Amino acid sequence: MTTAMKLYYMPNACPLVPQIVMEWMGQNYTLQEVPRDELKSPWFLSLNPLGSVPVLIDGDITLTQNAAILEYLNELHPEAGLHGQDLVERMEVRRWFGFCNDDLHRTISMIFGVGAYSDDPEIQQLLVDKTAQRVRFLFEIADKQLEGKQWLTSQRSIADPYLYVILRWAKAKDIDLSGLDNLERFFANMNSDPGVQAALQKQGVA
Ligand SMILES: N[C@@H](CCC(=O)N[C@@H](CS)C(=O)NCC(=O)O)C(=O)O
Repeated sequence: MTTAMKLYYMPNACPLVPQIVMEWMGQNYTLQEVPRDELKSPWFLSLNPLGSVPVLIDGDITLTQNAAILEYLNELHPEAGLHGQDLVERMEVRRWFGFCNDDLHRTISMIFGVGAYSDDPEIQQLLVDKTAQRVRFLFEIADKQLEGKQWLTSQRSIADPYLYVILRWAKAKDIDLSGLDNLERFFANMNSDPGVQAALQKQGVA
């Protein structure tokens, strides 16, 4: 008997992306919450020297980085078609996944971790304001991409839960989303998706 995969996570953080993907794929998994104050403890650093989630364990295999975890899941479940079907679609999925995993995630992280850049509250506020403007600029690009479409690419893909998770953070941080109607429609559709709901409920954040 094979044991279920184990996903190490913090509630509402980016492991929600591979978790939603596993729900969509029908992949069995268990969840293991990592308390924030244990991220840099020896036991967790032995799994991921960066001390960050997600970490996915599958038997003897320990995977970190969303991009690697999602590619691994795709190799196991190509029938789910979440990486795009042909060459052009696969490149489009990579493009929008990169947009979310790199540009958007890296930028919005500044707002959550501004204390790492300055102890001065005025400088922190300046950094947060500038970053919020940049996040808004990136969301405008995503909003345009979603014009007349349900998903970022021609079909549901690994990029969609990433955009959704970052939108959750943006809403929690009161980023200005006014007038970005395509993004709001996308967010509402994702919120009512059964796989998304299952993932949120298992994390206790529905
Ligand atoms: N590039 C990494 C980013 C991982 C990441 O930023 N994880 C955050 C949660 S969304 C985290 O664990 N932050 C805690 C920390 O780095 O101390 C990936 O895609 O997996």
